[in-house]
Amino acid sequence: VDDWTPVEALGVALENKTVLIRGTAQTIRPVGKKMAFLVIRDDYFTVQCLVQAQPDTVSPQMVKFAASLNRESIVDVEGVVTIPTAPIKGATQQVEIQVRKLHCISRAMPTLPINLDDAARSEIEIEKAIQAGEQLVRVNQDTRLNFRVLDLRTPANQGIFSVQSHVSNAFRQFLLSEGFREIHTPKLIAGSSEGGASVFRLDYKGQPACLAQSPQLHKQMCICARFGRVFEIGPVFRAEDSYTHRHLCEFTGLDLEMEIKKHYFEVMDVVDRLFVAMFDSLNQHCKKDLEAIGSQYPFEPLKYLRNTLRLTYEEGIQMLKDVGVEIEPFGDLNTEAERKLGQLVLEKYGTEFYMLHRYPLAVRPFYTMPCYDNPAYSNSFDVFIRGEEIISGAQRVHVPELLEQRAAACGIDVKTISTYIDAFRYGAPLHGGFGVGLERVVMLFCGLNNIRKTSLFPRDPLRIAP
Ligand code: ATP
Ligand code: AMO
Repeated sequence: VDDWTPVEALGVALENKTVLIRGTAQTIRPVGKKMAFLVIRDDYFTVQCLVQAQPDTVSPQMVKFAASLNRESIVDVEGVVTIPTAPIKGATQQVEIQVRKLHCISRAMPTLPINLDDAARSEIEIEKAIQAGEQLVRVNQDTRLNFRVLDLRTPANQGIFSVQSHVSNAFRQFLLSEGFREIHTPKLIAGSSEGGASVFRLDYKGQPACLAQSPQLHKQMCICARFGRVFEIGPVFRAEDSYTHRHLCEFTGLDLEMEIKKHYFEVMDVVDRLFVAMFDSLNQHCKKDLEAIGSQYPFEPLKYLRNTLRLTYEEGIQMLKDVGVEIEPFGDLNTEAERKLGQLVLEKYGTEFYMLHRYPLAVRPFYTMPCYDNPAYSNSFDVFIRGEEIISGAQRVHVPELLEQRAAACGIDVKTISTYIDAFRYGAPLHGGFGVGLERVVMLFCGLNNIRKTSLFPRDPLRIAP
């Protein structure tokens, strides 16, 4: 046999055929000196392999060799597919392989820093196992992240990063199909793009510089360059100084910027169509991945409407007021109020995905367009999944004098962004856009409780390795 069969393809149709598979030795169980069972994993699929001493085909040395393999070693197994008389526990495929040849491609160390069986169990399974008196080690988050390469091998983690790939791909494909151009803006910039304290400052060959807190300034400058509609998928740096379940110091931003004819609702329309299409596509094409995630971290599928609900900020705070939660009318919603509102919206409208718009100007960044009818409010919006923010967006100020005035009012040194402001002096279109955090979308779509689960190698205030 000189071609490999994926474990997923092993079924009764291959009975008595000789196959070659490559996979990870997930468990190794010797039975006496003449027999050993291996469970081989390949992607989400596992198959049981029997190495049994036979006069002409399998030597006792081969059984000994199989028994001596370490978990997580990578092996090639050649053997005959058989149908076992009793169902096989602990493997996804209901056939067994009678091993004829076994070759170790790469040997793992004898004791791994994480026991992958334990790392892949759900909280419910762990509780049951503990009650049954089983000795197991709860693998805590820091240990998982310290040994992330191993942790990422669990089915739930494989699922999370397939879903993540699907989200960014859905974002890109949808926008390309709507005439957006993909851009790549600089991440080393002279001034802060969002203001505030969360800026990584650095020395750029003797000049002060920052890591971009967003592609905000340059994506708008592309609109001034008459690119019409642009998007970017790229790293975003925020020097967050507190440790929360939803803030990272580096995350992946999905950003877009577009010309509008007259209203910021044109941008919200894109959010609506884009995200409904993305959620539909995830539910349709990522079933196996979502199942793998749910089996370790159980969650209910996201409830969303065909036409995404839009509420004004005023309507939102009125809903909170009606249940006794007082919000300062021109302040921002804190995390707790956002969660509460998410719950109220779900009860009233049956959706866990909605948009809140017309925020008070005072709580939005300097580049946000004030409302024409009442400048205490702004042409801006946030979008929520399960009561937590995934998107901020707005119409932007395209009038350079107003932009300067707003930047100064927000405490930004106008000199550091002068090339950005100048971009609006050469004829600037009406425009708007939004930014999404990729890790937050995946976390909240899958009902996960911590953004570190959806970041490949998370960067938070306490962690810069691995
Ligand atoms: P963004 O900063 O992108 O808008 P966000 O989720 O941080 O996203 P904010 O509007 O900044 O949204 O903050 C909303 C609430 O989240 C704040 O009122 C605060 O309660 C909480 N929060 C924001 N940033 C932090 C942080 N770094 N540490 C702890 N809590 C935070
Ligand atoms: P904002 O600062 O709200 O807006 O960021 C946009 C989205 O990025 C995500 N996000 C984060 N994710 C992980 N860790 C963080 N520390 C973090 N901070 C933000 C959230 C948030 O909704 N320039 C504007 C966007 C725009 O108006 O186009 C901006 O950056 O999902």
